[in-house]
Amino acid sequence: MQVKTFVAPTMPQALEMVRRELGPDAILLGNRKVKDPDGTMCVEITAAVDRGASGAFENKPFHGEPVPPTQDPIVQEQLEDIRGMLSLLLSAKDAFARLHGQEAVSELFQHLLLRGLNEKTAFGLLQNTLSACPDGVPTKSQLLDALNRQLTDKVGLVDPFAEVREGEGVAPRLFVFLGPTGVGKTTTLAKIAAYLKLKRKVPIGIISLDTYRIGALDQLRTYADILNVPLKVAQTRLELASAREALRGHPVVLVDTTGRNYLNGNTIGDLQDVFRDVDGVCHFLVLSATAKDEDLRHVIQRFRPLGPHSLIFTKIDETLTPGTILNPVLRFAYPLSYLGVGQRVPEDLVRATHKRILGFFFPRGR
Ligand SMILES: Nc1nc2c(ncn2[C@@H]2O[C@H](COP(=O)(O)OP(=O)(O)O)[C@@H](O)[C@H]2O)c(=O)[nH]1
Ligand SMILES: [Mg+2]
Repeated sequence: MQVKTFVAPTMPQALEMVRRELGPDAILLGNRKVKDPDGTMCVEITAAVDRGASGAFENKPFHGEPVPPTQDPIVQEQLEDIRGMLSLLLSAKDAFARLHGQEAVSELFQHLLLRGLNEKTAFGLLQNTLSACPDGVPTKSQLLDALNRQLTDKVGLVDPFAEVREGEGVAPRLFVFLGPTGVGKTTTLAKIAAYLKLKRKVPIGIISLDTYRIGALDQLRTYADILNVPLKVAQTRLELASAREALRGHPVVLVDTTGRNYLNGNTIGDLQDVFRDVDGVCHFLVLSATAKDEDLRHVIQRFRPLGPHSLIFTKIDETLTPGTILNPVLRFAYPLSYLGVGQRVPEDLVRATHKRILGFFFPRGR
């Protein structure tokens, strides 16, 4: 086994050096921040490879030319994964154990990471949990109680339809489903439409702003027909206003939005134009629980100017790491309203509750 140390300005560059020098079989033994001869902070990685007796290395730091970050998105993604695993393996557990010297805390930290929390969120949550525990070394049960209280305090929940004002001629309140393509906006709208119409007996209407995709309107029309609910189509502010007027008397109007890539062109700007200064609007930002942490954060930042009322997470049933959704929830402090737990309409939609959220981490109780 030959051991070698690499120093580079960033972790991806250091990893690229390891890969170039030692090949794909290299094992990463450790990393730390160091200063290079100019006093600039760098990352130092110690790695090893088993080359038999012939390929001896000197264990001197390798200050080669820094490799520019690769532009290849797949390699970038792999590097991100390696980076994530590295920090998990090398720093997280030990750092936390060192910090607190408590095995139960360290285990809980690991558990939260395995269920989808990122290190930063898990660390913050556990620090608050620890400070809420009684003095001394907390028992596992005290820790879990305190964690439960933290989640209950920090994760906001709302029921958007708690108060529905009914009556002749009442101006409809617009409930708008925003979000990236394919997350389940239309499906969630149909689930909520069925709940309001069939269970709550609230007169509802539907407006589709999604005229971009062939077939999008057919999907919604099918749901509207089954539920016997009026469906209007609009593309502009003016058309939205007249569709709303036509639905006067329906206290709730659900609005489906366009199936366009929110990163391209002016999708968000167009939506802002449609809803600018329109009153009585409640925006749901629909997100998929299967999305990556980084992407969720980015989506929320992009949609933020529209002022989401709450987040709806779909596809909870399709992930092994449902805790992921709490990373943006705790970071941006938007409340949760609904969770999509399957494809069936209308059954697979539930209200977000703290019990369900705790169940993301401890599926079968404690
Ligand atoms: N597994 C699962 N699939 C879902 C859920 N919600 C929606 N889907 C599926 O996601 C796909 C895209 O849904 P759609 O409503 O058309 O997405 P939209 O483009 O955001 O309107 C469809 O196949 C839905 O059945 C959910 O909670 N769980
Ligand atoms: Mg849709």
